[in-house]
Amino acid sequence: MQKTFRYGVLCAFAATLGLAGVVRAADDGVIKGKVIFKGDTDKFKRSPIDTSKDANCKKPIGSWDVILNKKTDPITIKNVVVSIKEGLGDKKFPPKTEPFKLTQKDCQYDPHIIAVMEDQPVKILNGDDTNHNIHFLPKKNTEENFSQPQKDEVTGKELKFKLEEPFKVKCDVHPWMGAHVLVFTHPYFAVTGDDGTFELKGLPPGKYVVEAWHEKFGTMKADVEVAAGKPAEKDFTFEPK
Ligand SMILES: [Cu+2]
Repeated sequence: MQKTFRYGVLCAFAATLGLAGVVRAADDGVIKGKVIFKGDTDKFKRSPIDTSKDANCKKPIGSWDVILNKKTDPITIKNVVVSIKEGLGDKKFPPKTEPFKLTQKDCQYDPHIIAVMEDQPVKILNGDDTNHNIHFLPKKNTEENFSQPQKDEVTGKELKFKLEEPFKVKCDVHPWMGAHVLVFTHPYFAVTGDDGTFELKGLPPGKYVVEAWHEKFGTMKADVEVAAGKPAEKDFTFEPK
């Protein structure tokens, strides 16, 4: 008798929550896909970089602006930043607290794309036995420009960027060095890896505008609807001339 009564109370409570809309689908929506290249790959070959200006930059390196994965059909593109552009409303998200590590290694930036949330620490390290002068060139955020003359792969220097924008980074000692920072107000962004794929996880079900950004090929947008429990698939195709 007692058990039946408790069960009844529980059911009534659950029903009330459901009717009031308190119980809602978990934010487990996913958008995944790949970024495809269509065109003449010979026009976008990586070129070797002359680092002879600094005898400490010994490792042969190549250009980063276009990196294609030709092993798959279709051909895909690395270092494309895919993010939610519209559809999150006024929702605020706490910044990621895990520092993003940016290392100057072999006289290049590792990684080449620094995609972070606003106020997320960016930890800048020097993995080389040479002087680097890192120079951030934002339009909205504060410009930063400092030297790291000694190898330091542990302490480094931490910065935070406050405002959403893409901007360049360069080294004032080694003119070939370049990278890009993209700052987001939310955690729904991803950078395509060697295989050209991306995945945005933990999204509430809904309708979104998704943007793909590439430093040379520009931006593309697409409407994507996310349903609970079923990944939405969306590929982007760049056709540069
Ligand atoms: Cu440098």
